[in-house]
Amino acid sequence: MTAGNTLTQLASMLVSGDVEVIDLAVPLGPTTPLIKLPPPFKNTPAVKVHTISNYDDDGPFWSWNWLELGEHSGTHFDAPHHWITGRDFADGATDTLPVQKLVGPANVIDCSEATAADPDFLLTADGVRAWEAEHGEIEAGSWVLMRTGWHPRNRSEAEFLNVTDNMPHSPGPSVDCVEYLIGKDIVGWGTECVGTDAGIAGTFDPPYPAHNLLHKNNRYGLASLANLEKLPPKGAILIAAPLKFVDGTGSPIRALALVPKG
Ligand code: 23J
Ligand code: MN
Repeated sequence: MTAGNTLTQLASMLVSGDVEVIDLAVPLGPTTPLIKLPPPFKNTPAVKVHTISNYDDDGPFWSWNWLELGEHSGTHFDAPHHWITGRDFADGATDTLPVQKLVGPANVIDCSEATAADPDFLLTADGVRAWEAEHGEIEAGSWVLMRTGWHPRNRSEAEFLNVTDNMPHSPGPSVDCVEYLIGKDIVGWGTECVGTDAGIAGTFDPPYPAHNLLHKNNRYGLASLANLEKLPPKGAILIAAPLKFVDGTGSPIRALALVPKG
């Protein structure tokens, strides 16, 4: 089987629908929930859509807008330059990273039962090992996605951020989970929540371990993913390409997955 034959087969399966394309993005607009860091830190302003023309005197036959949009808004990509630990990688910004890594196998770890019972649930290295015992090893060059059932909350900022007692409560990885996955040589880690880290991860050592350790090792993050329940534990191909912002630290993406039908 040559790569050419495989791609020819894939092409006809995309046309026939035997390979389905799943939309892993949430809607991106003025009401999209964004992370709210505590003072004294600055935050991303809400997405704003400015009309240039709308089939009117400013452009009679055409409609177009310009956007006021944070890099880390909605379903988005975290590049290594987002974190101080990854700032020196020559290929760590959105315009310099190697695109070969942006399309790859996805491991989807279902934590939705645990997160329904505990919004602060942390996936641990032991949890990943137990998943591997059932579904197979996490291979080098793959992506790992944490399925939590969190994405329907994205329609409501209050539900999505889930702040009580001044602290956001949303699931994420433990420190040892991130260390374990980097040891497996994954390309990146994605979640359904507002960031790649748990809501309370600012209190961890190191703070925000998914950000700190992934980017320190030139790995990527994906946040606010949707529809992970439509993916098999193994067998999907993830496509996660940030815009080629010059010196960008991240970018909204239309994350997609290729999955076998049925
Ligand atoms: C800055 C500081 C902390 C976090 C974040 C950004 C994100 O979640 C992000 O979008 O990368 S946790
Ligand atoms: Mn981000």
